[in-house]
Amino acid sequence: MANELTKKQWQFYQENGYVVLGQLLSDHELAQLQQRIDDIMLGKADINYDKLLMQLDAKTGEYADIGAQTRGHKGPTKEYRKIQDLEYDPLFLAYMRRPIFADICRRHYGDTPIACFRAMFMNKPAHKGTYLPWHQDRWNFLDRDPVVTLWTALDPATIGNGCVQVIPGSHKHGLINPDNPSGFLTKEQGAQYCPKEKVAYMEMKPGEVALMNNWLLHSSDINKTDVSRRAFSVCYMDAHTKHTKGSEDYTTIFGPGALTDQDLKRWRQIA
Ligand SMILES: O=C(O)CCC(=O)C(=O)O
Repeated sequence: MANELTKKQWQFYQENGYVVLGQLLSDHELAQLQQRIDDIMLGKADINYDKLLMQLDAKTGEYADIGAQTRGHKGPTKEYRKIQDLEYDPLFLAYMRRPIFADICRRHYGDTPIACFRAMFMNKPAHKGTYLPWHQDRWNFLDRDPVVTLWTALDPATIGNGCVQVIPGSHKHGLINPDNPSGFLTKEQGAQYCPKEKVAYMEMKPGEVALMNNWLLHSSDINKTDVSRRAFSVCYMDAHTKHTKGSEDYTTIFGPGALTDQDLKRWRQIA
């Protein structure tokens, strides 16, 4: 398995703000991650649920109606929209530490420790899911903008089941709506920057991975099919990044101070 990007992938990414890297998970590894996330949703995983941010999906498909983003399990159901803090699960953490992801971080941030802003499961159950409006991935409470997101398909991602849609090259615009705390566009900006003819659909096979620049405009639709659309998305950042308005700690993934097996055990409250 490749441990670094090819020249061609890097060039495509620089031009377009995203690149599909191909299959990085074997069938077995994929099945393990699929099983683990299902177990987490169903309350069967050996994990400290009080530490996980778990958000139920909207019943209406509308972004405005999605559930609270709070910690803790909210009942056994596969209808979670989002689950964060998965770096504390050993299987997801091991995957996040692949050498190719370290190479990608080095290319963007240089030789510095790398933390994860979020390690997030994003889900669109069959015939469900919520429309995610056009946005750039940025958060105005950070003292610098993270730039690297790696998005892994855990199911087939198709136009029908709500694959990620992108506007190629839009990362070059810089921040489009700096007034929005998390990068969402106004309706007018959406119409201006994201007309239908500019949209590219990131259709992907299960186990395929896409590198996305955080400033790339992206969105995703509801799931209109019988096939669920599970995905794992990790935003990597320079570990020196600070929360300017609160006290949130971010987990170091690569370099000095990185999470250890002992930390994981402690966190899972296993003596
Ligand atoms: O999975 C999706 O539908 C969108 C995810 C997203 O916005 C992200 O990973 O930054």
